[in-house]
Amino acid sequence: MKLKNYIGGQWQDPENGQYIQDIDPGNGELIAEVPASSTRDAERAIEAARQAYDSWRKVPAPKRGEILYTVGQILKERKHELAQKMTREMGKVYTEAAGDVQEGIDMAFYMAGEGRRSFGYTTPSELPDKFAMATRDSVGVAGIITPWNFPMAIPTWKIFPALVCGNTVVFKPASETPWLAHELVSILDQAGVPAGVVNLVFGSGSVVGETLISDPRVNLISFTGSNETGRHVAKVAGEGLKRVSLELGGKNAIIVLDDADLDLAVDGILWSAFGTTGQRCTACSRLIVQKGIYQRLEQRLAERIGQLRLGHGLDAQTDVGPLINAGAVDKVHHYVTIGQQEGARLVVGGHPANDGAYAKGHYYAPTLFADVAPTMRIATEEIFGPVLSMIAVDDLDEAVGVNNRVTYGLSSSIFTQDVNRAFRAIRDLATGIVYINAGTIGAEIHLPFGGTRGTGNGHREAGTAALDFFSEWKAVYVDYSGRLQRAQIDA
Ligand code: UN1
Repeated sequence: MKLKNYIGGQWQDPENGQYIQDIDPGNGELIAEVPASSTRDAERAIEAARQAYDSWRKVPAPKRGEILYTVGQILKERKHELAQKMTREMGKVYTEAAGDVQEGIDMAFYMAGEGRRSFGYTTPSELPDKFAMATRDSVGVAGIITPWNFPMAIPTWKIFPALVCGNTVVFKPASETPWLAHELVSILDQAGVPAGVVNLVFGSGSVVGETLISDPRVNLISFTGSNETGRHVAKVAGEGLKRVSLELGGKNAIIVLDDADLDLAVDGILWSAFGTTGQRCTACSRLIVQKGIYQRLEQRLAERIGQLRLGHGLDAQTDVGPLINAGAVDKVHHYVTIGQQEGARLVVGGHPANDGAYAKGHYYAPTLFADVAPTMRIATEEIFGPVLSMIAVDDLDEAVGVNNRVTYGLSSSIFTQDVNRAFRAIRDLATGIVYINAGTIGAEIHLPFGGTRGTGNGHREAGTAALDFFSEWKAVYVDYSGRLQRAQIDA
């Protein structure tokens, strides 16, 4: 299978004729050949989006929303098949892939509804016979750059609000998950999105991504990816005064206090740390544990982690799928080595799995470190793999301090049965998302998603917060007095 770019409503080969391979990380099978597009392909897509903008922005928002509703219906009908494709392409186990598609369905229906809301507001004028209101306006051409870990959900978080707000889109998906991006754009086309309104260009960040962030015809960039790339995006796009939203990962912690329901905490920890093989921005990679419960928790986790079954995500027996590629295995193992050098105690895991059936994929044993100091690199840097670090603390205040000391601020969680301590945690945990008696993953699409400090640049995705990013406020004054009225002077 050879994938094509989608530019101005046409499926097209890359003009340089160059392709890279899309590989199943669980068994090494070739899935597709994918365009390694050039700057010119990207520029043509930007031009197509520019051309389509003026008519799309004038399509009534409820009509734009109806198209998204159709997109949601098609996604729903195709959920099972899309989830299977996702597992093959990206590795996450089937049930989680189905959840990823479901997140896209939810976002489609939610943003379809925004077609009939997109609320602005009216407010009194300070002058007589004068009317004042604030409405939402489109921004222009949106450059959408997405990661591979949520191949359906994250593109929909960006593309659907962009569209309902009247923007046109150039979409550059991660090189690791082009197939799902291709399927999503085909569905948008099938649902009736007009030519040029959504354009898809496969290729590298350094060529296609770079063109999007630097081209003056692109008004807005929404990026999810690494902290390092995010800084570069902010710099280049900032130079062009583009509107930029960055979502850059986390070092999320679960706090377990002595009074916690231990069974519940263990389930929440396993789900958050090893779900998606730890490859979520929201994954839990730090466990901050009050001393009274530390030993019991360590024991229980060691047992349960040892029982997790590693394997291909389409195998119903599998708990934990592969990592995305060989580079990810190396990175994870590098951090495990650092952890050992730093003096952390390896409890379970700590090695790649590459014998027998694992040899063709990129597998790593779920790993637990104990006796981790909050300052160690494994406790402060994003590993993006199945590695969990246990840190001991005396009390809630110390736990909150440890949680807040890292440069990231996406998600945090606390297990406690004491309502007073839960509310103190809600007040003091400095993250964009806080969970009480649940793990760090599982954000719902109608609430704001994003984080503080190094996790981003202050924007939020999803919910109505997404509209604030994908639209411009337009303040409108209508004077029906028939005479010149001077604000601040005649009032
Ligand atoms: C991500 O990891 O980048 O809350 C997104 C969650 C999912 C989204 C994660 N709903 O874990």
